[in-house]
Amino acid sequence: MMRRILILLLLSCSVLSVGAQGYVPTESNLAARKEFTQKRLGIFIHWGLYASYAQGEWYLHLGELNKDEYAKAAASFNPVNFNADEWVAAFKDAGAGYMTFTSRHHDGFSMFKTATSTYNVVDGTPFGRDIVGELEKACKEGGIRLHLYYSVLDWIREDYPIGESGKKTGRKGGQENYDSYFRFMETQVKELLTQYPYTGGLWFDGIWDHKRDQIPFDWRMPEFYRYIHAIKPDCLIGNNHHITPFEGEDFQMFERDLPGQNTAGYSEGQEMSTVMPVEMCQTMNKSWGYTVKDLNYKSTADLVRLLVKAASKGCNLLLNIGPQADGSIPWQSAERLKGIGAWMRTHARSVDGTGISGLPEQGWGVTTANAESLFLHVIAPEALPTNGKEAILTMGWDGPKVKTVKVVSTSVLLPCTVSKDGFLTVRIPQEMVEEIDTVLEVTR
Ligand code: JFZ
Repeated sequence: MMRRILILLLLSCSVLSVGAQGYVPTESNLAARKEFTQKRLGIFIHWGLYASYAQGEWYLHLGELNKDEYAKAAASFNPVNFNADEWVAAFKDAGAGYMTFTSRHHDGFSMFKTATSTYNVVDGTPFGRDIVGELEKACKEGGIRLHLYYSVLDWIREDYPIGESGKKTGRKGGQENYDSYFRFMETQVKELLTQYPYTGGLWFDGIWDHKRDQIPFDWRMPEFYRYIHAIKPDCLIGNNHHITPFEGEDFQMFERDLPGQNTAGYSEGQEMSTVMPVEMCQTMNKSWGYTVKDLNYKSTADLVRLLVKAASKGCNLLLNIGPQADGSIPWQSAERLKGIGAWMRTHARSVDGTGISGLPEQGWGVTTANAESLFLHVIAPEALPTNGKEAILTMGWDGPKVKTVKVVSTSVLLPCTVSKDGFLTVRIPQEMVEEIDTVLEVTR
């Protein structure tokens, strides 16, 4: 009993600390949050000057390169195969509702037109086109939302207070000035929100660069967020800081793990918010930015199952692609987008617009629910007992009477029984068990 009270107390404290205090989201912000959770799949794009080297987005740091040598790649950055409309069409075809694009990563190169420096795609490359601008236009026309990734950590600016990474990029040093850097970031986010007004959210990253500082580093994020919300109140702010959301944030994110799990080691002690939208990001292979040697792709089936598991926890999946230097999407990623799309065409309504069902995770899979239906996702059919002809699904059931059970892909109705001692049993003919996920729709 004492333990239960303690747990309840702890829970209520953490709920209060999530997004409470001074920040009150506007009606339009709350509406944007709601919209954000209606489509469970987003596509993450890591694309910048680093694509030239094909060694991932951390190459400037990991390769121990000098920033001015690295910057020479701008002189030949000419992604002739980049086509924003084609990207957006491919993402929509996969069933995605939004994309999140790296407007500026830790290497300090801006993929948009900025007045702060010529080290940007418009002024500093032979390509000369505004990539964020073209993506914004394509997203708007295509009806998918655009979020922009922005790194608060910078490996090239002299005024950025150097943290754990980017120590060997050849900065002169002695000019660290967070005030000046903070103003620079304000200028850039203002450019993003005013030049590309269709931008629906900002995805910050890099705060962990100072997490081991002796004297805690004050990023002044609540102040930064107030500045952003004053420009655009419905801008959804999220930050990949791996800890409980700060004041002023609008959604919570998890990196490479489902909420509640910590296999990648980024989510220790990070509890899932009960009041904000939640998103997890994951790579298709192992890298974010295009990495020529990384062919460790997850299967389409596993990616769909990840999406389904995320949806069952009320969480979006932001699935990453690292386009190549020429602006094309690696064929392995394009193939997976197509596969996900094929599945989504028949099953989207079992993930989009759904939330947590309240039923526990099962050995055979997970469940999602909307106002009308409960969806049983059989993603591990090998866990079901079989009589040779049928796979037999059983689960505890104290819910209302079951009206029908239907296979979502084919609309075939399956017989089901609810026993007096509270078990629902559905017999799935073996030939109807699908490879990726057999989705059964239960109406009550
Ligand atoms: C960050 C970025 O550094 C990475 O390049 C990518 O954009 C990813 C989505 O987000 O990844 C992290 C996050 C945390 C740490 C390092 C990299 N960390 O805690 O040291």
